[in-house]
Parts: sequence; C-alpha cells; structure tokens
Amino acid sequence: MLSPDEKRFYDENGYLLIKELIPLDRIRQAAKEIENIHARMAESAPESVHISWETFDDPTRPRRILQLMHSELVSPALDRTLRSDAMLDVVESLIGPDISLYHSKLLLKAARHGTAIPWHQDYAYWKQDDNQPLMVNCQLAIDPATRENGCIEFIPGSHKWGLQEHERAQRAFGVFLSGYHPREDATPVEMEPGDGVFFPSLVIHGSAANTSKKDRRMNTFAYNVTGNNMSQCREILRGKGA
Ligand SMILES: O=C(O)CCC(=O)C(=O)O
Repeated sequence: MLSPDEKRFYDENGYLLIKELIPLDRIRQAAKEIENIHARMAESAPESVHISWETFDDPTRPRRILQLMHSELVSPALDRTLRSDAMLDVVESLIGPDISLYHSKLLLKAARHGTAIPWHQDYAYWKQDDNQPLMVNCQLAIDPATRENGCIEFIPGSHKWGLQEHERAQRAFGVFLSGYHPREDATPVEMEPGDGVFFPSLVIHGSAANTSKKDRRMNTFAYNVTGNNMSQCREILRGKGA
C-alpha cells in the first residue's frame, strides 16, 4: 500500500513512480516471452490481440509494432503481473477495493524506429456517456527507459485541468493535443526494468521518438473501478464480484 507521502505526491502531480514494483525474474520472463515479437506478429498474429504498426514513409524500414493490445494473451508473465498483489495493492490505494482490468497493452517503441506518442489525456479516448475518469494506469518498464529512448513524460498537475479539447485523426494515437515534444513544463520519468509509474486518466502525457540503439519496451496496465462502465472492462480482478 502507498504511504501518505506517496499518495500526496500522486494527488498533487498526477503520477507516481514506484521503484522495483515487480521482481526482475518476472520481468526477464516477460522479456523472453515477447522476444522477436515484431517478426512473429508480422508473420501471424492471433485474432485476439490487436496490433497498431508503426507507419513509415520509407518502405525499406522493417515492420515494427507501436502498440499491442491484450498483451496478457501473449505473455503469461504479464498476465500474472496484472493480477499480482504487488500491482493491485497500489491500485487499491489509488482507486479503492473494487478493481477491474480495463486493458493491458505493450508499447514497444523499437530502437531507431519507435515514433513519438503525442500529448494527450487517456480519458479523451475512454470517455463514454456512462463512465467517469476513475481509471488508473501503471506503465511497467521491461527495458530501461531513458530520455534518449523516449521515456514517458507528464505535465505535473494537469490532471486537475479537466478534459481538454483534443484533435482527432484516423491512426493509432489519433486523439491528441496540439503541440509537439519537447514541452518545457513536462517531467520525463526514467525507469529501470521492474519499475512502474502510476497515473490517472486525466493527466497529460506523451513521449518522444526513440532515436537510440536501444528498445524501450513497456507494458501499460489500465484498471477501472468495477461498475464504471463494465462493457469496456475485460475482467473483475478484486473486490465486489471477484
Ligand atoms: O509509451 C508511452 O510512452 C506513452 C503511452 C501512452 O501515452 C498511452 O498509452 O496512453
């Protein structure tokens, strides 16, 4: 569970980094399970996972996954992680005891090819007539995430600004705020494998392109309060109905 200082930091800033959230052997197992995933999915992807590919003007670039939805179906280690006490105890501190899985996705930002994720609030994607912005994310590091390989960045305090007007385009991460990286008021969060950063659905965040030689593989688990539009949720994990 979170300490009062950690909770205060999260409430004020709209993110919280927890070092060594998940043990390294679990992370290594997940890394092994997703080895060579770009080529494997290019060859044949299961229907149950939804993949957004990087799109390049240069046709000679290799096929690279931007985002893979339902990563719990390709990696048993990620599936165990999303339902682990280490994860759900923090989530419970943030959204209470009734927890459902909203989704689990890999964000693979490949070495040299991974593109920038534009600034946005997740609730701009998730808003429905019958849900509230109660969801919380945990982005878990599988590789070291640095400024060079495009670590996630937050605009501290922006979760208190309400839902902003977003632009929309027909592509992955096609709901976005105007303006590009870098942004002077942004805080980059560098991470080591096993670290997790928690953030609510209204904080403005994004990340720069990966121009380095190192992959930046992350998995984001999104959790919802059970009952806050269950048609969008995959499974009840803890509390009421679990
Ligand atoms: O991978 C990243 O750096 C950001 C991902 C993101 O913004 C999202 O999934 O909403």
